[in-house]
Amino acid sequence: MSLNKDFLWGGATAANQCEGGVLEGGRGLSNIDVAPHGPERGDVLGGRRKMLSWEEGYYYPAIEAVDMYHHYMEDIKLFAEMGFKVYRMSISWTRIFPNGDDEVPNKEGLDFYEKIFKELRKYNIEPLVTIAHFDVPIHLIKKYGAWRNRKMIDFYVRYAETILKHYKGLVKYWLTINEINIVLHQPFVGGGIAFEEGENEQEVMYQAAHHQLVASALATKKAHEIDPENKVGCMLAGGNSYPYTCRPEDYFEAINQDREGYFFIDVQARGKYPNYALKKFERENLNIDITEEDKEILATSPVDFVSFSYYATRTVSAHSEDYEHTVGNFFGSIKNPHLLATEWGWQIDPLGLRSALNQLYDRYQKPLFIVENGLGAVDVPDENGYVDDEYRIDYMRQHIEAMKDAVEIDGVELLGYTSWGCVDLISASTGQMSKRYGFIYVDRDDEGKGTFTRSKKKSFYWYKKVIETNGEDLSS
Ligand code: BGP
Repeated sequence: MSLNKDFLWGGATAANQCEGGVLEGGRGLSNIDVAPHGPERGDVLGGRRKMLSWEEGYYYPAIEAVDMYHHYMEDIKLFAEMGFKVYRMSISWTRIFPNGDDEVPNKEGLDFYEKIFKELRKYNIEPLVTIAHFDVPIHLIKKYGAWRNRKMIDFYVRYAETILKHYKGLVKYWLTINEINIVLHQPFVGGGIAFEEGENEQEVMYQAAHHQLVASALATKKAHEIDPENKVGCMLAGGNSYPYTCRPEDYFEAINQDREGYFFIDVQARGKYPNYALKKFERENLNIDITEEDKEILATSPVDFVSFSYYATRTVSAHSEDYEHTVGNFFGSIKNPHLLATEWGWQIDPLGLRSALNQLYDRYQKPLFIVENGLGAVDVPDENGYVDDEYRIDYMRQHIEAMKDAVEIDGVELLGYTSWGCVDLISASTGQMSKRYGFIYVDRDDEGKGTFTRSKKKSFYWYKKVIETNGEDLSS
């Protein structure tokens, strides 16, 4: 058995990390636009340092990013040359509604994405659109306190309905909110939340999460009403937790840690709050406003498929302080002695991808979609801009093999695979340009210098062959 012939191979990006053109085309400012490069970024992303506008003395990489705003034709052509069947991208909320609470959408913004979708269709590339990828209009943060406020549901739904209607027939695959579980770990990134003095932070984060879950369900409902052809997915920052030892309490800790992510997908895929979450609210005295109407919406609008990002697994223990720690995709982890790590300390675990696919499929019995995976690495181009990134090929080969095993041996239903940052872009966690994921090199550095010239890396030619052979030939 091999992958389906209509398996969706492609790549993924997000507006806030690649588009730039932040003040062009009538666009308003969003949360990540004001996240600086440098040591304070972590605190801003975590909601501990309130920075809601550009401040003197900081460099904000999102302002120009990799300037896809002016390079999209060229980039799409390169994606087509690799044979992409699908391209995952996000729409910038503030290109459509610059303030977020505007009555009328910004025509220039709507036109911009229409051109992109038409260009993709020209090459038979299916767009997979994330409605909100780390994207909250600044005005909504300042005026309403972002997702902690119930009003956000209406603003989000108005935005979602506008694009669902406008791009009807051009876009069929939608993701409601990127890595929805990140709101619990990096609340400014995931929900535009900057904490106020004395707030119950857990309560604020779970309330924001609840509003997002309701908004996501309403968008799913609208998507199905507007076009029954639409397929809507939820999106989890994935990767399971290993217990550091076989001590029962370590295993139980792993279950609990995984539930912090599953909690969201349990609601989005099964339509109701799991008991362990309701018990947690009760036990920890978290007063979450969940109405009967909310419950009804959640129950009646589950997603069609479950998508997730996968970079690494985590290792946890009930005695976590006894061990050495490392970082990962927004989560920390105990260092796993059996795994190698990237230059940024993210632990490399291809089999963990097969495990994640199996866990998610066993739990939800819905088609899955890997919408992010890849290696963030420093690339050194030669004088022609060519990068010999055999290390990236190696990483991807192992992950694609694990993915194929999940499908071919375990019978997981998988719609597609889009590798992260198919064209180099700004790192979400660090704001660096030097943490690259792409098949396409972009001449731009961490200080904002460079020409934006695109060039093909070795992995470009490799991935082209992978797609051509539907994943049969992974050799380099
Ligand atoms: C995910 C995000 C992406 C992306 C990726 C890689 O969390 O959905 O936006 O950035 O991780 O992370 P980083 O850019 O921090 O290396």
